[in-house]
Amino acid sequence: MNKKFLDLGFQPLANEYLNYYNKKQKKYNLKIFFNTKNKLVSISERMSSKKMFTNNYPYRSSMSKTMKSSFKNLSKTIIKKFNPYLLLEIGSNDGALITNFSKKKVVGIEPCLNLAKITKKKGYTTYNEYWDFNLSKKLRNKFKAFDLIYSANTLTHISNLEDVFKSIDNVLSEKGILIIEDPSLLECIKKNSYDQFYNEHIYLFSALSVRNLLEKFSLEIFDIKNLETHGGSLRYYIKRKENKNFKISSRVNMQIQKELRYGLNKYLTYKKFSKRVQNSKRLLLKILKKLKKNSKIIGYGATAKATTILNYCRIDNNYIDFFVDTTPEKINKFMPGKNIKIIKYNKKVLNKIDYVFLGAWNFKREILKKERKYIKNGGKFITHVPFPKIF
Ligand code: DWN
Repeated sequence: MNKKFLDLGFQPLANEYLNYYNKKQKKYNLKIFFNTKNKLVSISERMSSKKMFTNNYPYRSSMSKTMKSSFKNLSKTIIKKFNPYLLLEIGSNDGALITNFSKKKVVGIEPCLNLAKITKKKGYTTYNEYWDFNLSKKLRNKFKAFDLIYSANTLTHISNLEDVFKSIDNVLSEKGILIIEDPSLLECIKKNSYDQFYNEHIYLFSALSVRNLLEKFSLEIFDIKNLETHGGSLRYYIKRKENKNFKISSRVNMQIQKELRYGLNKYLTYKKFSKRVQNSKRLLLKILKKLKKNSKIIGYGATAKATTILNYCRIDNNYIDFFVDTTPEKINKFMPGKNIKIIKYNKKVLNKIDYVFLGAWNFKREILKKERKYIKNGGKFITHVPFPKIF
C-alpha cells in the first residue's frame, strides 16, 4: 500500500530551464509516497520519459571533476574485477563512463539526442533510445548478451521498473554482472536532503527496496558500496541467483541492517522526515530574510535539486540575485519556475558577493577547494544540508 508522507507543493520540471521567465510555466503537485509492502519510495505524478529526457537535455555528467574521477575509478575496478568482454551502459549521458573503455567493448544507451551525439561523434556505439523491452530485443539480436551492465542515476528515472528489470534480464549473460548506482534513500533521510525529490527521481532506492525488486527476476545483490557522490549513493553489485562465482559480501546484510535500524521499513520514519523538511524550509527562509537586508546572495550550481528547494520554499529573485553554473546548456536561462537567471561561471563572479547558496551542495568539497580565495576574503556559503546554516 502506498502512503503519502510529504507534499513539496507545485513544481515545474526540474530540468526545464527556459530562455525567459514564464510565470505560467507548467507545474505539478509533487507528493512523495512510501510503499509499505515493497518499501519503495516514489513520487506521485509521473511525467513521460519523452517529456523529461528531451533532445536538448541540460545535465552533463562530465561537468564536475568529482564525477569524472568517480567514473574513471569505477572503470578501472570493472576491468580489474570483472574484465568484461562486452559492457552495456544504460543512460550513458555524455560518455563520462564509457569513454574510459575501448570502443569495441562498450555500447551506450542514451535517449537524449544532444548527449548521444557526443559519444557517437567520438566513435562509441550509442543507441539514441529509451530503455525498454523492445530495445533489449534489438540488442539481443545484435549482441546476444552482455557480461556487464552498468547504470548510474537512470533506473530510478524510469516509471516501469518491472519492464526495466525484465529488459535487463533479457540481455544479461548467464554469468553476467549488473551494477547500478543511485542516491541512497538512507542518506537522503539522514541529511534532510528533500531536494533529491523531483520529477526525474521517480524512485529513491534503498538496499531494502532493491532487494525486493530483484526477487522476481531471480537476481540478487552480492555486494554494496557506499559512495559520496550525489550526496551519498549506493552502488549495488548484482548477479543471477544461480551464478555461484561470487560470494555474497557481508556488506549487503550490514547495509540492510543499517536501513532497518534507521526505520526505513516504517512509515513513521518518513512522517518524522516530513516534519524535519517543513522545519528546514522555515529555517532557510529565516536565514535568507535576515541576510538579504544588507547583503548580496547568489546561488552556485543550477541543479535539478535546487528547483525543488526554490519552488517548495518560494525563493525567488527577492532573495537570490542569480545562479552561476558551468553547464553551457543552462547559461542565460532561468531557474525552472523562478525569476532567477543563470549566468556563466567565471573566476571573478564571486567578487562582491556576500553569501553563496550551494545549489550543488553534493559537490561541496570540490567547490570549496575551487573557491578558496572567496572564502579567504570573507565570503560565506549557505546550505540546507543537513539543516540550514551559514558557514
Ligand atoms: O539524477 C540526476 C543527477 C545525476 O543529475 C539527474 N536527474 C539530474 C541531475 O541532477 P542535478 O542537476 O541535481 O545534478 P548535479 O550533479 O548536482 O548538478 C551539478 C550542477 O552544478 C551542474 O549544473 C554543474 C554545476 N556545477 C558548477 O557550476 N560548478 C558543478 C560544480 C562541481 C561546479 O564547480
